Amino acid sequence: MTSLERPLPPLETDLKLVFAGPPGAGKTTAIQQLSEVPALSTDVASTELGLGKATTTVGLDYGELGLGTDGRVRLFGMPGQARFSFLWPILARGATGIVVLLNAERDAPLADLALLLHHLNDELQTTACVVGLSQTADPAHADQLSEAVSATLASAGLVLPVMAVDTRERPQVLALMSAVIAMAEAQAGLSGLSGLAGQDEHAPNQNDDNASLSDHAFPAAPDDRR
Ligand SMILES: Nc1nc2c(ncn2[C@@H]2O[C@H](COP(=O)(O)OP(=O)(O)OP(=O)(O)O)[C@@H](O)[C@H]2O)c(=O)[nH]1
Ligand SMILES: [Mg+2]
Repeated sequence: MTSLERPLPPLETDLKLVFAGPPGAGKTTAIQQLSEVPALSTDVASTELGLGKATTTVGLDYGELGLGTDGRVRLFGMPGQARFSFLWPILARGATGIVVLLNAERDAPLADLALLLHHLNDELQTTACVVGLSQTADPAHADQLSEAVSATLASAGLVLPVMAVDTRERPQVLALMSAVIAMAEAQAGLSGLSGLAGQDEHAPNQNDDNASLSDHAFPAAPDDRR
């Protein structure tokens, strides 16, 4: 058997993270920030749709982030427009974690959340999930919205972390991702995974075999990635 015919060894750690949320919440931006491979984008011009931005996703976003020599996080971004809601549960299937992004500057962020709860209820009830509020230039509005989001989630039986995020800032997106991975670890007993790549001299638990995924200091983005 040649090396080409030999099957690739299975990845020890293969996580699937899904970004959900309405148009302009920053799903595509977040995946572009995180991905270490050129992110797959299916964006098209959106100027006629009144979304207030130049492009919108009409399929999915895809990116990957390495975890050591034998692990990775696969990143999936949903198309935010309601007309694509049939795709949301399909893309969320088998996810390790879901990051819900809400755009605080949209007309009705709570209605956006309600739509997600309607179409992704089963997935949100059974999968580790965090909520990121983007476009939070007005802190008072963000605080108010954060409380309202938590209340809406609670009425659906969900108690989830809600935090502000600027998806253009990689460290903030990493923090969101680490939070959801930590939740997934706690829920599924995944803790203790080790051998993660890219740890630098500043990383905690560098030599700690018991370091969990959520402790991992992910590698910096290559300069030419944006
Ligand atoms: N001011 C501000 N802009 C942001 C923030 N987060 C993201 N953006 C910008 O908002 C836009 C988000 O666009 P996308 O990433 O395409 O949003 P999306 O969620 O993928 O939207 P759809 O694909 O249409 O569902 C981009 O232009 C970002 O640069 C934020 O916190 N503040
Ligand atoms: Mg998008």
